[in-house]
Amino acid sequence: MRLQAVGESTVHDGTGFLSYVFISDVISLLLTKFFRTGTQPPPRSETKRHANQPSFLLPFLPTMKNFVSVAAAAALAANGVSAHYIFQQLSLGSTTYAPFEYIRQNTNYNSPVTDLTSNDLRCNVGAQGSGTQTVAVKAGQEFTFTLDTPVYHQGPISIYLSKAPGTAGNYDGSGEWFKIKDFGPSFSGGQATWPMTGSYTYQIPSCIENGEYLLRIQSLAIHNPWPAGIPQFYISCAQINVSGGSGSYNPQTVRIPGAFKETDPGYTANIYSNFQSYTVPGPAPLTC
Ligand SMILES: [Cu+2]
Repeated sequence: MRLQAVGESTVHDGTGFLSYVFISDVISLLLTKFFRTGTQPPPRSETKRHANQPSFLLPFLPTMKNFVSVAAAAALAANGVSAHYIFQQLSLGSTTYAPFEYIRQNTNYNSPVTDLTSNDLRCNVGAQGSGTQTVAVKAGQEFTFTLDTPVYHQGPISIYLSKAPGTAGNYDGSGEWFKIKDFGPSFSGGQATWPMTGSYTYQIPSCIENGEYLLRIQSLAIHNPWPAGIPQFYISCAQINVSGGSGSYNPQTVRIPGAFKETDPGYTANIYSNFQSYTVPGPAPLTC
């Protein structure tokens, strides 16, 4: 039996009880902020999570670090602040728009999607086109996704596009998707460095055809390595209306769900064990 059911269902049970995933993520965040640089083994509590330990044992792990972290987690929970992060804001050039003005608002706070067969992998849980505006962009224009909290789970960031058959607002993302950008790790001296930051910038490809698209960004968090752990997808979709494209593109396309598998080397990678190279999941990014 996989731990997914245990960890993730407690995240979404709405009781406010501190869950495994929640605690391990908060501890991970705190350790990252106060104790860590670069790639290191996961904090003990994250390892524990995958050793079939019942969650009620976590608060009793006998170190001061854990005591402080759990206290901090409890304080965050009491304030209704969720762990994790969400891409909530779009910018075009130097203009930054309001959170969820052009990005579909999800209903799972900033929690991840972990089910590889779910339609929620397209644009996140509860993210609807109705109520979301669509913004005009020029092919070649620079855009930025900004998060509520900078990405703090190691793993790649990828950006995808899918052309709507009609309007972006009416599109469910069931068509073909192509990738335009990967932000992967760099390796140096046996250490991997991930591009973990608060915003990600790229350009609308100049060779796509004009029309309305879903512009999707994904952080694939692999800090709890498969198969003991479960990788997490943090996803948001913006709605854009592209003009000025040449239409000469010939992308490699995938469907979502379906694009990501339990056998993908970038999904099964263990960043804590002999981690020398990495292949980001999904198709090759479009080149114009
Ligand atoms: Cu998290």
